[in-house]
Amino acid sequence: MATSSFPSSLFLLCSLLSASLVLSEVHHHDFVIQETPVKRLCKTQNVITVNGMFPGPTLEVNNGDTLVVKVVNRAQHNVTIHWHGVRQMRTGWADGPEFVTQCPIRPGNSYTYRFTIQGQEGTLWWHAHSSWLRATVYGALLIHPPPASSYPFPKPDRQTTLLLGEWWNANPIDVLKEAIRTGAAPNVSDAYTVNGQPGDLYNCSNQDTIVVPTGSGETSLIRVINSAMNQPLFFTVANHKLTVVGADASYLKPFSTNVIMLGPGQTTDVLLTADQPPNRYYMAARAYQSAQNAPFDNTTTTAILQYKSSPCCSNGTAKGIKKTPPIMPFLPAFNDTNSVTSFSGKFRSLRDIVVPKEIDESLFFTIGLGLDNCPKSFPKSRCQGPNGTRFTASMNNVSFVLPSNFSLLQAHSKGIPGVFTTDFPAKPPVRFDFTGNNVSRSLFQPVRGTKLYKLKYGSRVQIVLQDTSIVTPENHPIHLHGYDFYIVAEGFGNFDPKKDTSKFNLVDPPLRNTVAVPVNGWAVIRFVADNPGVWLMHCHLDVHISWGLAMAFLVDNGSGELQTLEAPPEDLPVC
Ligand SMILES: *[C@@H]1O[C@H](CO)[C@@H](O)[C@H](O)[C@H]1NC(C)=O
Ligand SMILES: *[C@@H]1O[C@H](CO)[C@@H](O)[C@H](O)[C@H]1NC(C)=O
Ligand SMILES: *[C@@H]1O[C@H](CO)[C@@H](O)[C@H](O)[C@H]1NC(C)=O
Ligand SMILES: *[C@@H]1O[C@H](CO)[C@@H](O)[C@H](O)[C@H]1NC(C)=O
Ligand SMILES: *[C@@H]1O[C@H](CO)[C@@H](O)[C@H](O)[C@H]1NC(C)=O
Ligand SMILES: *[C@@H]1O[C@H](CO)[C@@H](O)[C@H](O)[C@H]1NC(C)=O
Ligand SMILES: *[C@@H]1O[C@H](CO)[C@@H](O)[C@H](O)[C@H]1NC(C)=O
Ligand SMILES: *[C@@H]1O[C@H](CO)[C@@H](O)[C@H](O)[C@H]1NC(C)=O
Ligand SMILES: *[C@@H]1O[C@H](CO)[C@@H](O)[C@H](O)[C@H]1NC(C)=O
Ligand SMILES: *[C@@H]1O[C@H](CO)[C@@H](O)[C@H](O)[C@H]1NC(C)=O
Ligand SMILES: [Cu+2]
Repeated sequence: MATSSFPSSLFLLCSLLSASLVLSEVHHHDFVIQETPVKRLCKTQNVITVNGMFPGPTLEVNNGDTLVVKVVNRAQHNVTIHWHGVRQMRTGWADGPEFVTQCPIRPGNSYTYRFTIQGQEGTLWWHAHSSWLRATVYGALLIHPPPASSYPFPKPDRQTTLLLGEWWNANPIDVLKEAIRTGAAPNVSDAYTVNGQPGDLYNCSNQDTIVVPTGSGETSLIRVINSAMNQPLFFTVANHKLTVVGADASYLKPFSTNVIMLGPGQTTDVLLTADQPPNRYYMAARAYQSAQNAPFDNTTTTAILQYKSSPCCSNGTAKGIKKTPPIMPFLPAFNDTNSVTSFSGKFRSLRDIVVPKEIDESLFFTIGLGLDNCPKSFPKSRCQGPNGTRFTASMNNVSFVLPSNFSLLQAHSKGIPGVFTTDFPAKPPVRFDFTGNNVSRSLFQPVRGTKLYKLKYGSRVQIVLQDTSIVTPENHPIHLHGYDFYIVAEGFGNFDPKKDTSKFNLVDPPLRNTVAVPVNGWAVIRFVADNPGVWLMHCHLDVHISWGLAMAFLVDNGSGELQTLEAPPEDLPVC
């Protein structure tokens, strides 16, 4: 068969080598953090941006590529950038959360993030991980299959990324500062946005509404990202079915739905086929609000799916032609938890996966809000939470406090004492009816601490994430840094190992980096601790992480050559 005398195994080896040299690329980017005037909702404000863009630049890479991003801080705020969902195998120094894996990049300074994308395909994103800067400092990170590979679905005719965001008619940092001062909940946003634009239904917005073009019969891959600060969102497109094919950069067995829900931090890839009469159709997002009696932004953001041959627009958008309004979709009610449950119940991994069957670390974490009694030294103006309290939040009754003199990872790797302790509890200190409607007021006030939970390299971990009804039950999007995890089960009420273990899906559960834990319910996740470092786990509602709804894992080095944390980069910012 072979016509040359070149040994085929050698030939194969050479082609593999050259393929890997050619196929995986290094992408260099410069991110300049700066103040930029941006006009929204009839008002111009200076906001913090990357390279003057809002949202920031979209990064596109192939699975296997390396990113080198030099972040130069020309703004008057400390900043860091987090690459949300990137596993950062052995490169924890590039993960980004301030005071966890690095100290902030101070004004005038810079830091270069270097990391490789390994085994992840689909949609991730990046955002600031310092104070509330991510309100305007965020962008998409698209990971394509490598050249020799392809999508596990027919190649789409078009691709669009829709970043859902939240906009305040105020500086978001001031909104946070005000909440910290008063102890009350922060002001809700004034608008939601699609790719930075509120859309037609808000004042002064309709000229700039995002238009997504399509030809009749074409299929688009639409990458939806919830980059909002504090709000889970429903998303839908009028009269069109959505076929979900991926989430958090992992492929899913395709399923069809009218509406999707994303907690902040989550991404969902859907296919949409333009199979309706040529026209203009709204793509809309609005709140899924599960907390009780809590104010929320009840507005609706829109973009427009516009058929090329749509009656309004086939002659271009010549002046004088009055456009008929686009068709508005039905959106679920703000409190439609049933829609959320039926949607998340359809998630199944597509690819062959190995879910840990045996467990070395069986953890049970309560997640929820709390109320601190007003400290004696505080004036009333600083205790404007319910009944003269201050809002707080915790996991297993520990309200997480960030260090300020070292990052946790630096303290760990250099053995600096006094920065954190490793006594985060494996289970709640007090057992109570977590989701009952009359939790004793004596349980509302957590303790503050910088407590980590230590994991041996390679240990197989299960965590039951249990919502509590303290103050109010709520759907919390829990995000783990440095890992993807399998969501093996979700349910309502208190997790009951006797009854609920039999419901675990250990065959094809979805693999994600953020789980929307059902309101007044629980989710069970599993992962193998194969990435050494310090990894934050937190609620991705920024208001909750600001109140302490977080903890961190400390994962030991393994003994193998490729099982240890890399050395810190020379330009790593120090405090
Ligand atoms: C929050 O809302 C209140 C009431 O509308 C307003 O007085 C206050 O200025 C707002 N705070 C910020 C930081 O925008
Ligand atoms: C638009 O402006 C009008 C008049 O100022 C105001 O009454 C209305 O609430 C605004 N609508 C939105 C969605 O902001
Ligand atoms: C939200 O706004 C809609 C109108 O868009 C209104 O019908 C509904 O009552 C509002 N809901 C809440 C809880 O404010
Ligand atoms: C949703 O809120 C409405 C009030 O806006 C209420 O009538 C309804 O009972 C609520 N539904 C659920 C499932 O809580
Ligand atoms: C505040 O006090 C009132 C009256 O004592 C009580 O009904 C309510 O439950 C309290 N709220 C909270 C959050 O403790
Ligand atoms: C770092 O800060 C903590 C908390 O303020 C303090 O206890 C510790 O001594 C400090 N460590 C060093 C090395 O300065
Ligand atoms: C709630 O619990 C307290 C004691 O923890 C009890 O005094 C009170 O009657 C209970 N309220 C209801 C509505 O069950
Ligand atoms: C949290 O700890 C504090 C201090 O020990 C205690 O008063 C409170 O009851 C605890 N709450 C829970 C839910 O364990
Ligand atoms: C982990 O291994 C790396 C590389 O050998 C080393 O630099 C680092 O200090 C180790 N970390 C710990 C906590 O032992
Ligand atoms: C910026 O970060 C440094 C630590 O690197 C800290 O000392 C300083 O207080 C921070 N500044 C602000 C405004 O938070
Ligand atoms: Cu939360």
